[in-house]
This record gives sequence, structure tokens and C-alpha cells, in this order.
Amino acid sequence: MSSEDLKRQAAARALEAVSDGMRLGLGTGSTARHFVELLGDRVRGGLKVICVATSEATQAQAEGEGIPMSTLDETPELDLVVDGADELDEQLRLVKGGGGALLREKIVASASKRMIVIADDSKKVAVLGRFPLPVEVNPFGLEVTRRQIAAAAARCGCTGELTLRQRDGKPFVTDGGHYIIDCHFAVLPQPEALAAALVAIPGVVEHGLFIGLATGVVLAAPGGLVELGQ
Ligand code: ABF
Repeated sequence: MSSEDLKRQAAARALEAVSDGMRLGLGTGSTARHFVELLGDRVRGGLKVICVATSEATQAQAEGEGIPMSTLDETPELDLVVDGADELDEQLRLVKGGGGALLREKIVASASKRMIVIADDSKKVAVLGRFPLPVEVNPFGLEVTRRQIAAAAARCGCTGELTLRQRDGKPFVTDGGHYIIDCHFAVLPQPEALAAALVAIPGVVEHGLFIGLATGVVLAAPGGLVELGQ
């Protein structure tokens, strides 16, 4: 079974948690893309949902599927958000932001009663950090912020290269107009402490550590589905 097959299997399982009248957050990334496609099929079959996207890319995809869309201002309370992740551990702590949508993803997740993460089983790790931690930063004072991230991370036992994410030879710019610094720490020994230290930095807008937000995980492995939480 290919990686895409596994992602689709996880997405299909998460779709079983969706019922008529739900207010949904729609995630970003290739796994969430499968979920939006499958949700579109159900909507065309008569399922009644109202959805909020976590990125302009997902907004466009959902509109193309004919899924009724809203905004967080119109629909500030969601029943469920289904999203991908770059890494997750046994405690359902996540690293997200590889797709650059971490800020809206975290805002949408914070507005939702439940968050189901869908992924292939390669995303589950014993210790977070193998995936470079994305930190969304304001472009103003970038070098100051970069140094402050490095110092704060060092106080939390993290060291490694901090790289400004590029696209087509220019800094990658998020939907929110910010830059992303990818932190190659290899391991995150104290995720909670690191999360708190990063948000205290003035130039940091948000970071890719999602702690206490995921309520369930559906992992697809060649041997079948593994579900954690709810
Ligand atoms: C998004 O899903 C991002 O936060 C994360 O980087 C990505 C995972 O992408 P994929 O499902 O393509 O592996 O939520």
C-alpha cells in the first residue's frame, strides 16, 4: 500500500466521525487533502456541514469540491477539526507547520471541541524533533528574533541550525504575511518548556508545537489503522 493509500485510509476513517450539521475545521497538507476530497463526495451525497479552512490552499480546494465554507468570525465554535501533522508522539503532542499553515491551523484547532490528526504511521515518533520545528516570525527584526529563538531553545536543551524557509530563492511568506524559521534541533527534550519560551519572544508569531490540542489520532500503517484518543 502506498503512502498516499495510507493517508487516504486515515482520512476515510476520520470522516466517519463527521455527522450532519457539524461545524468542521479543514486541515492543510497532503493527508488533509484526501479528507477534503472524501468530504466533498459526502457533501454531494447530501451531508450537511459548514467548514472553516486552515489555509488559502484548503479554502480553494474545499470551494472546488462544493463544500459550504464559513469563517471563524461567522463560526467561532467548531465541533471537529481534521488535520495532518509532521510528527506526533504518544502523548498526542504534535509538530506541525511543514506546509507553512501552522498559525491558522492552531487558531482553528483552538476553536474546536475535538481535533483528529490523520497521518501515515511514519509520523509517529518516540521523541519529537526529528522534523525541524517551524517557528512563524514577524519579518521585522528577523536576526534579533532568530538569536532570541536560539538562546531560548538552548535554555530548553535544544541546539541546532535555524534556517529561514525559502521558496523560489526568496523567503517563504505565510498566508499571514510572516516568515518561517525552521529549527533543526533533532530532539525536543522539553516540548512544553520550549513552547512557552518561544511564545515569550516578541518577534515570534507562533510555533509548530501543538500541545493539548489533538484529542485523537488516526494512523494508517500497512498492517491497518491505529487510533489513539478520540
Ligand atoms: C499540515 O499538515 C502541516 O501542519 C503539516 O506540515 C502537514 C503534514 O502534511 P502531510 O499530511 O502532507 O504529511 O497540517
